[in-house]
Amino acid sequence: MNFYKNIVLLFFLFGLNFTFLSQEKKPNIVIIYVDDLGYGDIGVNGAIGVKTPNVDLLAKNGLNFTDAHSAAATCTPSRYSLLTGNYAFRNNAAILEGDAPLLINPDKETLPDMLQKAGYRTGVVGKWHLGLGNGKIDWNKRVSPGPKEVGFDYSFLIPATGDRVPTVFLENQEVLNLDSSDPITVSYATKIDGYPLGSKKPELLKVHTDPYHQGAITNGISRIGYMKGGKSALWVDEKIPFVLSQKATDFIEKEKENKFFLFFSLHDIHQPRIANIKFVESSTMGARGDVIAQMDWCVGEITKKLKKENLLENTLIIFTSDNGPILDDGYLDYAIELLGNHKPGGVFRGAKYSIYEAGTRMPTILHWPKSVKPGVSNALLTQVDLYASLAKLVNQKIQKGAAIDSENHLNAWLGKSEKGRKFLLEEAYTFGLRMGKWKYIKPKDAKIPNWIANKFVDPGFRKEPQLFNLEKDPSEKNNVSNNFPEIVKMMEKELSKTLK
Ligand code: NG6
Ligand code: CA
Repeated sequence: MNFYKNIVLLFFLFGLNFTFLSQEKKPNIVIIYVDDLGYGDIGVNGAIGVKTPNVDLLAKNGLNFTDAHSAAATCTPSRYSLLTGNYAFRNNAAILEGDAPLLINPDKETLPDMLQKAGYRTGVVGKWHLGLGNGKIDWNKRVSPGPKEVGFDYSFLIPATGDRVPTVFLENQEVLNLDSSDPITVSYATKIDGYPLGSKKPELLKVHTDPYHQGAITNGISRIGYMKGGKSALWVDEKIPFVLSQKATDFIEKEKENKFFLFFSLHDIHQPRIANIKFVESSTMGARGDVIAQMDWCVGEITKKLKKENLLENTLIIFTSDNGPILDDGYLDYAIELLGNHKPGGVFRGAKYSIYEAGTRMPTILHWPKSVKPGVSNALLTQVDLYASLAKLVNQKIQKGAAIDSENHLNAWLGKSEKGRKFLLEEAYTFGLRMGKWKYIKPKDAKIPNWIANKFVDPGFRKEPQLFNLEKDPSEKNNVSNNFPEIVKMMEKELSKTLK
């Protein structure tokens, strides 16, 4: 009798141990998503005008990718693809206004949904810009659907961008510090009587803007859109990095006994680029460089906290950006004049909004000391694939019909292979396709809005096809489409297959 009892006990303990082990193996996952940071804006990738010691340390002890891409050259489409595993064009994902409805379908599994199923606690802290609610938002009530409905247990949000109203934080989908006697109204289409306008009261401004950013002034900065009320809830731009880092480390503190997934989505280095005094003049590039230093500090806060909790070894950190760099995006902060020899996009041509490589080729570092050897990888990778790759990592099946464009490239992400994507899609008001060294750009003949066409950096839209050999010509200077008609034809065909 005793013998059998012991055997049963043994099996029980063995089984328990086994689950413990497999539980223990799963790392925490932290995606640090920087806004508008270019390939060349970090020290390890050649930054000249600013130092990024915390990011560089991640690269030194992790894997630095040279050919990893965001899904698109703007924010909303990239985020949409990262969290859903679907290409943005499938849902016409484009830059959203601050009161736009939620773009992600709550009925379809998302990346955080999938991680929840794998036993993770999930949180998003920072910029959202994926829409909220169903069309008409009452900012004075809980705003839903939102992060909770698409897989995040906890959320602390900048609802859209720093340059769009409402300029308030939402914690778990309720405006933080709102006084009910001073309700918030937000409008984009029609003017409302509320905060003074940049167009009318330039003397109130800390920084001047283009005509598109001359709406409501809050904290001395005019934004896109109109806003009224919510005075006690308004954020102070100069404090955003501290608030977000605190909320992110609070989340880690709260979930440190569990497996967690944190999507830490920084406001920096998006405009308005208003650095805290702690970082003013910490670069030689003025505001844009100073907020890069500020961003680097935020990264340090996360790694410091993980280290303190003994979690750094077994946390998989992915550091990357949502789209390429931009100097002139609405606020006159002298980013062009103060650039010096710094190259925001590295050797790559283009910028945010651009179909050239710098539009989507992102600074990308994976840091997981327990399992990933430090080094450099040239694998061709896209953020769309993080969904399927992380699903593989945590042993989770993807729901049928979800993440249809996401491919598992876990081995490449973990540095075990240099074999990434065969074909890689780039979205930027037109489409680019990568195949090894080749880059094909689909012609675009529709009229391009002036605010993009007149950017300092050429966005690369042409009426004729473009083909570049990136091995010989990484800066996309020589269109060789006439010399290689068969490659053009093949890539055109492959692209239209994807777009169908
Ligand atoms: C554009 C804004 C730009 C910026 C961008 C969003 C104009 C003329 N320009 O529409 O200032 O806010 O949207 O940036 O309105 S992103 O990084 O979130 O995609
Ligand atoms: Ca962005």
